[in-house]
Amino acid sequence: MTTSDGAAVDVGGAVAEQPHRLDKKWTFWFDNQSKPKQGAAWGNNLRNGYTFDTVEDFWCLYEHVFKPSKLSGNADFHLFKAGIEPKWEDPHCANGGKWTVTSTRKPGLEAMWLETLMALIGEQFDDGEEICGVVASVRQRQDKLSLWTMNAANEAVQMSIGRKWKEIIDVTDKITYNFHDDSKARTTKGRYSV
Ligand code: MGP
Repeated sequence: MTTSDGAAVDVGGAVAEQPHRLDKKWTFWFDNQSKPKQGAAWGNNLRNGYTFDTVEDFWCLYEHVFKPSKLSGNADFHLFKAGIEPKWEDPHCANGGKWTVTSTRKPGLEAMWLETLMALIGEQFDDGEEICGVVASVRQRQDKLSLWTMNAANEAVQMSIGRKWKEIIDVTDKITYNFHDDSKARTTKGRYSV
């Protein structure tokens, strides 16, 4: 038996351990960008991996699959709220944008990815409802991590999320925010920085 918060309760000498439920469901995705077929549309290799809503399933998926150090070549891992696809075309992302941090060191990306995952599933952001998810991009030249948010035009919310994210991943260098609409138009200018 368990208490309402999922703690174990001694039932006649046997301890029944219940999974620790998260506030919401999350989905891990994978995109192999190493061998894009000629003329293939973007997202052709994007795969919806696994949806989970317990701490135990999170650790199992993270340990066995979703570690950037397991990736070779160009590839992306994503953790998005269940029901939101990691694409500009998803209605939750369509008016959004992303904060991006780069890393030239593989261990740097791995640590920032894990800190971000734990902050998301642990609901550490005050404006968590404004976040779509996070993308880890492993690239030969420079790895990067992007935090996707919903309403790019809301500067106050983006600044609050950007500041909190820097604290979480322990980054002091400036990071910038891009609107997806600018990325679509192949403009790389950052709209906000923190
Ligand atoms: P990117 O992956 O956001 O840029 O988009 P990056 O990471 O600087 O480039 P990379 O070479 O290091 O991967 C790269 C290109 O992928 C864009 O210019 C688009 O052509 C395409 N693309 C990326 N995203 C996230 C999307 C998307 O959500 N929808 C569509 N249709 N195309 C996308």
